[in-house]
Amino acid sequence: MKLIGRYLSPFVRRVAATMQWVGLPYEHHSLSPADDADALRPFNPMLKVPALVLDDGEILVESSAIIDTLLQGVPNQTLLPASGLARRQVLQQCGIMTSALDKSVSALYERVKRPEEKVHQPYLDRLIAQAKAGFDQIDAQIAAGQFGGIQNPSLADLTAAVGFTFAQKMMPQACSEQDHPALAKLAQAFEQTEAFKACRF
Ligand SMILES: N[C@@H](CCC(=O)N[C@@H](CS)C(=O)NCC(=O)O)C(=O)O
Repeated sequence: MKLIGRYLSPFVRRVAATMQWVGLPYEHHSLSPADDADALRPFNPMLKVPALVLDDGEILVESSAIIDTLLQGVPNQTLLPASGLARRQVLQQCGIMTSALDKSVSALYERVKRPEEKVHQPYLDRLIAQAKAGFDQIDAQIAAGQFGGIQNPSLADLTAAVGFTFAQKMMPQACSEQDHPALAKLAQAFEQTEAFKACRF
């Protein structure tokens, strides 16, 4: 399989960390939507990452759909429960975290893609506040023992860890060790694993 996109993207990296965690090998093509548009277009004409090329050539997009497909092929995997409340909880936790990451990426783009005089500060402030509201929820859930952590990880733990590493570097107004201590501690534990080191941010 070929994974398309840079580990700078938390969406690419959550796919990579999941594949590393369950031992699925892949070839990494580190393409940037901004700098490698021509090379990326055949994999995703919308110029978004991640994309995953399966061994038969089929191309998947959207990190959640990619991970769901991959994990279905891993017997006895424990990252994403098959059904019921347990599955719903993991998917909701992932949903909150990926929404916070979506808002963080939008806030980042608002700053880096526009000329300074065209940045609309109230919209930027709203994006940052929306992102922070998501990270706050995840931090509270981790502190309340609702995540498995390094001992009993789910896809939500991997996503939270990848997301914190990205957001605290790229969007510190929304996510920081000071404001999100439980999330920071969880991320530090995962970043020390071989799976995470193999797809370093
Ligand atoms: N919902 C998507 C989000 C992917 C996403 O936003 N990727 C960003 C990089 S972090 C991207 O490709 N941005 C390029 C663009 O939107 O122009 C997923 O989970 O895969």
